Amino acid sequence: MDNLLTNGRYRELIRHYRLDEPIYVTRPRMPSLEAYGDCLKHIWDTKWLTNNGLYHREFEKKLSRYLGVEHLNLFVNGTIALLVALQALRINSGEVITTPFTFPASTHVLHWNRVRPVFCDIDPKTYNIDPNKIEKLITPDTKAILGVHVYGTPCDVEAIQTLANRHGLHVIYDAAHAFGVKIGDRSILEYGDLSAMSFHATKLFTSIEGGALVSRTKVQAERIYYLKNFGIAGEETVIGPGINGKMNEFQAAFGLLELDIVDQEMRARRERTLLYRERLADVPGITVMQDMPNVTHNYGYFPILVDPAKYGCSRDELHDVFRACNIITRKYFYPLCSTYPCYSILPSAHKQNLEIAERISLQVLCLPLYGDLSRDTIEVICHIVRNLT
Ligand code: T4K
Repeated sequence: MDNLLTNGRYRELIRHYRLDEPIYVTRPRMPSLEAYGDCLKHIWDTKWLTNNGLYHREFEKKLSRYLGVEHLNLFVNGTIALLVALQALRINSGEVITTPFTFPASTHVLHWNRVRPVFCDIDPKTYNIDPNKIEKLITPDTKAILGVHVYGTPCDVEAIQTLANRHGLHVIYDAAHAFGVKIGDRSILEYGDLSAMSFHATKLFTSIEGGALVSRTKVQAERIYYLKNFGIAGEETVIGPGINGKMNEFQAAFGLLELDIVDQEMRARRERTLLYRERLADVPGITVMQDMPNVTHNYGYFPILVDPAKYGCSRDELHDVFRACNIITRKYFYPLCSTYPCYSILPSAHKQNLEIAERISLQVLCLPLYGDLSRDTIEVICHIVRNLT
C-alpha cells in the first residue's frame, strides 16, 4: 500500500480529491431539535425516565403499525434483543447454524447463551447464509438456524423454513439491517420464529441505541416482555430469570420522531443508490448489488465488491486511498466472525468450509450512504473508483 499511496499518480488523485471534512460511511437523519426538546420537556416535567413510560408505549404501538407486525417488544439495543430471542426459545445449549459474514453481535449472543455456533457458507449473490449448505451441518445437537439479512437483503426465508420444518428446528433472524424490508406485501420480520432489529445510530432508522424483537404469537411476546424486565410479573412476583433489556424514554421519544422522517430517508438513500449504480455500472472488477424481484429494499448500505485481479488493486488499497481522501468507507464485514480467536478453533470455522464468505469479506467495501450525502460527493467517490486503476 505504501507504493500505492506514494505513487505520483495516486498522490495527485488524493491531493485533488482530499476533502476538508470527513465523509462517514453513514450519518443519522436527525429529527427536529425543537420537537425533541418538547419531548425532553415532557420527560423533565413528569420525571418519568424509563420503565414503559408514555413515549415507550406510543413508540411500540406506532412502530408495530408502521412495520406491519402484530407482536413487537422494544429493547435497549439489538444485541440484547437477540440474546433474549434465544432465551425466549429456550435455546441455551447445543448448536445453532449461522453465518460468519455479520457483525460480532450475531455470533456472540450464541456464545453468551452457551450455544456453539456452527458456521455455514454464504450465497455469493445475497451474501446471506446459503440454505443449500445448511442441511449437511445439522446434527442431533442442532437447535436452530440463525440467519442475518445482511445489508437488508432478505435471506432465502422459504428455503430456510422448509429445512427447519423438516428437521424440527427454530429459525431466528437477525434483522438489524432490515427495517422496512418486505417480500411482496409481507414484512421480512414475519418470517421465522423471531426477528431481532437494531435502531443504533448507524442504522437507517434510529432511536440513538435501541432494538426490537418481533414474535409470531401473543404468548411469545408476553414471555419476551418478562424476559426483558427481570422476569417481574408483579410487585412481589418474579416468574423467571429475566434480564434488563428495557428501552428508556429518551430513546423512545427519539424513535417516535424518527418514524415521521424515515420514509424521506429511505427515498433519499434510494436516489443515491441509483446514482452510485449508474456511475459504477461498467467498472471492470467492481460489483454492485441490485434490487431483488418482489422485494421492497430499504437502501441501508451500499456495498461493492472489489475483485483485485480484474480491478487492478485490492479492496484494502481502495479503502486506504479513500481514507487518504478523508472518505471513511468501511469493511462491513471483515474479518469474518469465524476468524475471531474465540471461534476460530471450531471445526466449522475452517476456511475451506467458508470459501465464499472468505472471498466476499476480502472484497467488500461499504461506500458512504445516507440521505444528506451530496450528489457531488457521490460523483467524487465514483470518480476515485473509476480512475484509481
Ligand atoms: N446484528 C447486526 C447484523 C448488526 O449490524 C448489529 C449492529 C447488531 C446485530 C447489533 O445491534 P446493536 O446492539 O448495535 O443495536 C456500528 C454499530 O455500532 C452497530 O450497531 C452496527 N451493527 C454496525 C454495523 O455498525 P461501528 O463500530 O462500525 O460504528 P462506528 O462508531 O464506527 O460508526 C460508524 C459511522 O457512523 C461513524 O464513522 C460515523 C457514523 N456515526 C456513528 C455514531 C455512533 C454517526 O454519525 N453518529 C453516531 O452517533 O459499528
